[in-house]
Amino acid sequence: MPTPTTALLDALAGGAVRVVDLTQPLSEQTPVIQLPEPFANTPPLSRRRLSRYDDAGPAWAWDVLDLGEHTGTHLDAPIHWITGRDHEDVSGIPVERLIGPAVVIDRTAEVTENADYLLTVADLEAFEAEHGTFPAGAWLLFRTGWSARAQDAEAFLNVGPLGPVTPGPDAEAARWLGTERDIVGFGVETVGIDAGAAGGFDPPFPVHHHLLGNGRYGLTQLANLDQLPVTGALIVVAPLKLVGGTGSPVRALALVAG
Ligand code: 23J
Ligand code: MN
Repeated sequence: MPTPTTALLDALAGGAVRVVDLTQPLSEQTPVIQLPEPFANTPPLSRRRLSRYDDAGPAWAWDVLDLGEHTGTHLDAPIHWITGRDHEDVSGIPVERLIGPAVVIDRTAEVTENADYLLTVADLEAFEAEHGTFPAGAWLLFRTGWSARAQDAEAFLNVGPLGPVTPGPDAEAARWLGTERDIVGFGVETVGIDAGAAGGFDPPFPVHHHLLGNGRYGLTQLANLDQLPVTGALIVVAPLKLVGGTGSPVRALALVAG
C-alpha cells in the first residue's frame, strides 16, 4: 500500500513529477535593489576567503559571506515592513506556510510591451473567473518574463530618469491580495514585490504595506516561472531560520506534473 510520500517518491523517480528550480544564482554579480537618497542600501554579496586547501586549511575550502537579508531570490518576512512589525520574523514562519499550491498569473506579453505594467484587481478577478478562486495557502506568482534580464544588472533594475521601471501590482490590487484572499505569499521575477514606481504610490510600496502588514510573505527574483502550469504546481520556499531576520535568501523549488 503506497503512502502519499512513497507515491510522490515513485513519481519523482519515474519522471511523472519534475522539480523546477525557481531560484536565481547567487553571486557577487547578483543585482540588488537601489533605493534613492537618503535611504540606506544593501550591498551586493561579498566573500572573504578563510582557506583554499592551503596553509590556513590544508584539506578544506571555506568562505565567510557578507550577505544582505534581501539579496537575490529572497523572502520578505512580515517584520520587514512597519505594518507587519507585530507579525513573524523569518524564523517564526510556520513551515506549513512555506509549502503550498503555486498559482501563476502570466503578463509576459503586456510587460514586454510596457515595462511599468501594473496588475489590477480587474486582472485578478478575471483570472479567478477562468481558473478558480486563489486557494487558501497559495503562493501567487506574477510571471512577467523579467527573469530574462536577471544576469544584466542594468536591464534588470531598469532605472530611468524617473526611477526604476518594473512591473507590479497597483495599490488597490495590493490591498485586495492582502485582505480579500487567503494567499500566503506573492512572488515576482523582479528585484522587489512592489512595482518600480511604487515608492510614489499611496501608500508607498503598497504590496509591502498590505501583504506583510497582513502576515503574508514576499518572494523575489524568481526564475523559470515559464516552466510552471497556471495551477497544479507545488512550491517549496526554504529561507534560513534566521532569528529576528526580516528576510532571507531562499532556495525556491516547484514540483510539477509531467
Ligand atoms: C526596502 C524598501 C523598499 C523595498 C525593499 C526594501 C525591497 O525591495 C525588499 O527587498 O524588500 S522595495
Ligand atoms: Mn526584500
